[in-house]
Amino acid sequence: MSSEQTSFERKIEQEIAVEPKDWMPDGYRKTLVRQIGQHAHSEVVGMLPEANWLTRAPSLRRKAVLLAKIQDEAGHGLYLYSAAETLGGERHDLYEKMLTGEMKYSSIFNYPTLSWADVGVVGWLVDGAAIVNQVALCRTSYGPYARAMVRICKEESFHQRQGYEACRALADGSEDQKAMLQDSINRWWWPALMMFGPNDSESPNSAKSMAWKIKRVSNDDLRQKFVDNTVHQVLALGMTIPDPDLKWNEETGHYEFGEINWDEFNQVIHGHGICNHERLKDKRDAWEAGAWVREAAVAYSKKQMECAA
Ligand code: BYC
Repeated sequence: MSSEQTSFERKIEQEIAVEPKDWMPDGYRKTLVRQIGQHAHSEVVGMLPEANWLTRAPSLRRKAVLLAKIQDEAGHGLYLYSAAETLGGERHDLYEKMLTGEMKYSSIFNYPTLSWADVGVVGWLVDGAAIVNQVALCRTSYGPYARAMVRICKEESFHQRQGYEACRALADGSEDQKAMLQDSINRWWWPALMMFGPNDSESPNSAKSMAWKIKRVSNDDLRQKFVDNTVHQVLALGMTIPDPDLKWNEETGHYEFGEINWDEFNQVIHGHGICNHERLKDKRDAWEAGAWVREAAVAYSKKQMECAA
C-alpha cells in the first residue's frame, strides 16, 4: 500500500475529514461525485413540484413562505454543486448529465403535487425524510460535503416545521380540508419511504460507501428511523397511515411496516414515473431559455478582468 493510501485509510479510520487536496482512491472520488451530483440535482428538480403551487398559495403569508423555501433549495443545489466541483466534478457536465437522464435525481420529485395539501405534506414528509438522511451525512468522511450538510440541515428543519404547520392548519379545518390532507398523506407516504433507496441487501453501492464512511447509516436503518419519528406526527394530526401492516413492536422498540412496491421504485428511477418526462422537459427548457444569462455573466466577468488587468 502506498504512503498516500495509508494516510487516506488512517483518516477514514480515525474519522478525520478528507479534504479536496488530499489523495483519495478513484472509486471514492467517483462515488462522491455521483452522490453529491445526484443530491444537487434533487434539490434543483425538487423546486418544480412546489413551484406548481406558488401562484395558487391560499394567502400572501403562505406564498412568501413557499417562495423562501424554494429559494433555499436553489441555494442547497449551489452548495452541493460547489462541493462536487472540489472533486473535479464540473458543474456544467454534471448538469448536462442530469438533463440527458444519465444522472439520477431523487425519485420523490417524479410525483405530482395535486392539491395545496401536497405542499404541506412535501415540506413535512419529504423534507422530513431528507433530514433523517442528511443528519447522518453531516458526519460523512468528505469535508466539503459534511460542511454543506450542516448548513442544509438547519434550513431543512425549518422547511419540515413549516410543512407540518401547514398540515396542522388543514387538520384543524373543515371536513373537506381534513380529507384533502388525508388524501395527500396517502399518496406521499410510500414514495417518501422510497427516498432512502433500495433495501440494504439490494443496494449495490452501500458496502463500499459504508466502508469509506461516505454513508454513515444504512438505507434500511434510516428508513426505520423516519417511520419511527413520523408515525406519532401523523396520529397527532388525527390522520392515518396507508399501511395495513404498520404495527408497533414492543420487543424491538420500532414500528414494523409493509413491503415497499419496489417495481414502482425501479420504474421511477429509470425514467418511467408519472412526472419524469415533465420534470426533465421543464429543466431543459429553463436551461435553454437561460443561455443568454450565462453568456451575459461570462461577458461581464471577462470585462471585469480586462478592467482589472
Ligand atoms: N431516487 O446502491 P444505492 C431534498 C439509486 S432532496 C433516485 O442504495 P446509494 C429536497 C442510486 O443512486 C434529497 N435514485 O445507492 C429537495 C443508485 O443508482 P446509481 C435528496 C435512487 O447512492 C427539494 C441505485 O439507486 N437526498 O432534500 O448508495 C425539496 C442503487 O441505490 C434513490 C439525497 O440525494 C432514490 N430515492 O444510496 C424538498 C441524499 N435511491 O447512482 C426536499 C444523498 C437509490 O448507481 N444521497 N437510488 O445509478 C444518498 O444518501 C444516497 O445516494 C441514497 C442512495 C441513499 C439516495
